Amino acid sequence: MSASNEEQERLEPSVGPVPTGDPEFRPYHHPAAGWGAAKSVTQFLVRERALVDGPRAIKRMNHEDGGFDCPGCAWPDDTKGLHLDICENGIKHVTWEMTRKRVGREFFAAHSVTELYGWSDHDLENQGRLTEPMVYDPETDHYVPISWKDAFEVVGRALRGLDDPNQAAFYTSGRLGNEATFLYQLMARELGTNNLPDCSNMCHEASGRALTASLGTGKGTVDLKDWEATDALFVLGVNAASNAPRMLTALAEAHDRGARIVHINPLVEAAATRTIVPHDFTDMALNKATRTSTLNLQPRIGGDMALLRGMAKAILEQAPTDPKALDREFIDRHTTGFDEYRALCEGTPWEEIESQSGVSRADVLEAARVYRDADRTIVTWCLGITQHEHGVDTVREIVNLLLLRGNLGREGAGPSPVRGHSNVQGNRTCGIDHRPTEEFLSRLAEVCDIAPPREHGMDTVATIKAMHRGDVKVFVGMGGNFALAAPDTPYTYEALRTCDLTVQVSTKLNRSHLVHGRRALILPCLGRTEKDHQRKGVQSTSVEDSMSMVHLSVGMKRPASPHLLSEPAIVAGMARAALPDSATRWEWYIEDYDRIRDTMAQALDGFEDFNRRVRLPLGFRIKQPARELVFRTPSGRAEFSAAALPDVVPAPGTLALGTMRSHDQWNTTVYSDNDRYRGIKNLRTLVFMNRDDMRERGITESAPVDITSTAKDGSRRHLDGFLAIPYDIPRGCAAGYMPEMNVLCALGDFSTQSDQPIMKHVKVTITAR
Ligand SMILES: Nc1nc2c(c(=O)[nH]1)N[C@H]1C(S)=C(S)[C@@H](COP(=O)(O)OP(=O)(O)OC[C@H]3O[C@@H](n4cnc5c(=O)[nH]c(N)nc54)[C@H](O)[C@@H]3O)O[C@H]1N2
Ligand SMILES: Nc1nc2c(c(=O)[nH]1)N[C@H]1C(S)=C(S)[C@@H](COP(=O)(O)OP(=O)(O)OC[C@H]3O[C@@H](n4cnc5c(=O)[nH]c(N)nc54)[C@H](O)[C@@H]3O)O[C@H]1N2
Ligand SMILES: [Mo]
Repeated sequence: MSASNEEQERLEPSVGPVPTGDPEFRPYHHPAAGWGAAKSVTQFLVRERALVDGPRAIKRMNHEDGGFDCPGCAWPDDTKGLHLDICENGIKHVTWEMTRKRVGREFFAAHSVTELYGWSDHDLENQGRLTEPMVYDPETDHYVPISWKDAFEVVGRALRGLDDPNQAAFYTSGRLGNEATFLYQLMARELGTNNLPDCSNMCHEASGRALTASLGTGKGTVDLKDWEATDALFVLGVNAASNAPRMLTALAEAHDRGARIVHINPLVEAAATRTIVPHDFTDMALNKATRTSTLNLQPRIGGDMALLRGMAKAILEQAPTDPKALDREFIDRHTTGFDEYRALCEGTPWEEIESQSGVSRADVLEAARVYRDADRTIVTWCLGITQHEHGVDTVREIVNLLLLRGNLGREGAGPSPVRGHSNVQGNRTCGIDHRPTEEFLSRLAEVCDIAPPREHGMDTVATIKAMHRGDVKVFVGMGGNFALAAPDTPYTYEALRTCDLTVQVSTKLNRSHLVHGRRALILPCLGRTEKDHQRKGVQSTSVEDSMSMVHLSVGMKRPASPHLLSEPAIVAGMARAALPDSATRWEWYIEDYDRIRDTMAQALDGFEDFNRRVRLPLGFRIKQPARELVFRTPSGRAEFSAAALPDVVPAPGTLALGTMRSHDQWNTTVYSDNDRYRGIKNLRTLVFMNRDDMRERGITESAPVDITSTAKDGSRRHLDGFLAIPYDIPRGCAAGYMPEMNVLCALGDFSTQSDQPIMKHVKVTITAR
């Protein structure tokens, strides 16, 4: 890869490890999971020298009594309390945290920040766990040790010195446990700001907004029992085998019981073929694969809404002759806006549906038939649906389709977004929201005796802009890797570098420590696998999964260093320093997290009797009003939406590029340069293209290409020398990996519906070098 402008010159360090061989591309024909996964895990454990600790920890993961929650994805634990429902990527994730390697003061003394900046992101994280608080020393360009007390005072002084609390922003990455989350938002609001950007702003913001508008609740309504009872599953825009691998088990079980499974994805991902369920030892031994798909449809990138509308149109066309096609009773009793939606569907010509979706009418009708024939349907989706300009409209279209046949408020039916980080949903529930409701704030004010600001705060994109302008001066990152995860890498770097102070609460060294403000702190914290000793004994934290189940997580490992603090303790330390006169009993809360939970029980909807219920074997489920057919919408009913279809067809010569994860990465953490299920070895700087699009451009297999994106404002961004890989992807579409491709995503290109950066429909041209 070569940089094409000065700013990108500085982005040269690669993200992944140094490849161990030449790039290879060989289509993958094996089932997902199974022995390939087992082999990959073993290799990983050997490489991380965790063959003893790894398996021991894994046994304690997702355990119904006393284990820790897998810090990986947000897929729920098995309803039957099956303890071995673990996956390859969850194991990698845990092992990565439990590494024996350490990054201590000697490391920072030996390497300047400028030097470290030149390292790959893989090498940075691969140094191991951070062990003590560090502060940036501009004189020497090194991080040097600082005591916790002094570190908190640096934060406190900076926050106290602001002219306006809105000059601070508090980012959350979705692993933060509920208790730390609650204290964190309390600190921000007590200070006087709602500037609580989070990774969800780049992830499922669209789902939250759409579901709230349609159903009056920002979450999915189904749980795993529903998955076990459903007749038809529509899986849209998720690479489940890599990013929610435990979903494979659910898909295989559903297929075995005769449920129909329709995958809708421009790429036929591994979960859309066959799997060997990893914890089914007989299947493993016999190499017995279960099919996980009835039908695969490959819409163009952004074509889902047209496809869904086509399905709705088909159902409506059938209704006059098929009394069971529509659930009229449900529509009449529980919904509003049906007539307008029906008129819209009828008025949308099939030609438009075909051209916008990129799927033939016959295939749309086939999907509609599966839908019509199922008594109970679940639609599940992830980033392929949300990271678009029209993400909110598309999620609402999913709900429209479900409402037509009354697929809500009953067993086996409903919307089921697949959330990302293990506690990203809990973060929102517990108050990480830059647009809090009045109801939430007034209750918080009353229970915690504070006067929270009413004015809405800034999300991720707005925060980056404000930092760039100099309006946000203090940035605190609670986990995550903001510098690399955010769009428009050079711009985001500039924004962070403009800050007076950047504070990163982290477990491992990453890019966000090296792209920092005038002053900078690294505050190392306990990981989820580790024992959290406080005054009243070992503490546990709680998390909420994708299906609203809240349960406890208790670490069992000795902390990576005796100098680490827990995330709640770090929040409390910062809060005390920033708010010396605060009446909140920060230190008292940290002695015993039950006390935090008691306050949460009073302040948060659905957390009544929190301490008792969270200790039930499987925890508890937060009530979903929409599940009970109670709709907190303006009309008190489920609301059909009637949005016009967007034009998603790329202009001649351009392609729609989707940025996504490889199999061997966790967001900005890249474990290897392989992407097993897509047949890639030793290569990340690639772009998947349709063969005909390649031919048309004179691009041969694996040839280097230059990629140029054009933003809404006409500005251009480049990535040069990526290798073109012919792939089974619709014409006009291309795909490649985040975070390498984040340089192509203009900060100004966010959805006007969700404010989410557009990461799945980047307008690009690709030319042979
Ligand atoms: N191992 C592992 N697990 C993870 C993560 C990880 O990095 N590694 N990340 C976690 C996080 S934070 C999240 S949010 C989730 C992300 O989980 P995913 O949503 O699976 O993440 P992506 O890799 O971005 O994959 C997007 C999928 O959408 C498809 N797609 C792209 N554009 C479109 C479109 O227009 N329509 C449709 N229908 N499909 C489209 C792509 O082909 C791809 O299959 O995973 C979580 N789990
Ligand atoms: N182009 C493009 N960009 C994207 C996306 C995309 O699809 N395309 N996806 C977006 C999405 S969905 C998301 S969620 C974001 C992800 O954004 P983030 O959540 O900000 O990024 P991660 O890579 O998950 O963060 C990894 C870092 O978290 C820290 N960490 C790990 N465990 C812990 C812990 O227990 N505590 C603390 N305090 N820190 C810990 C480690 O230091 C590690 O380096 O990226 C977004 N960016
Ligand atoms: Mo995410």
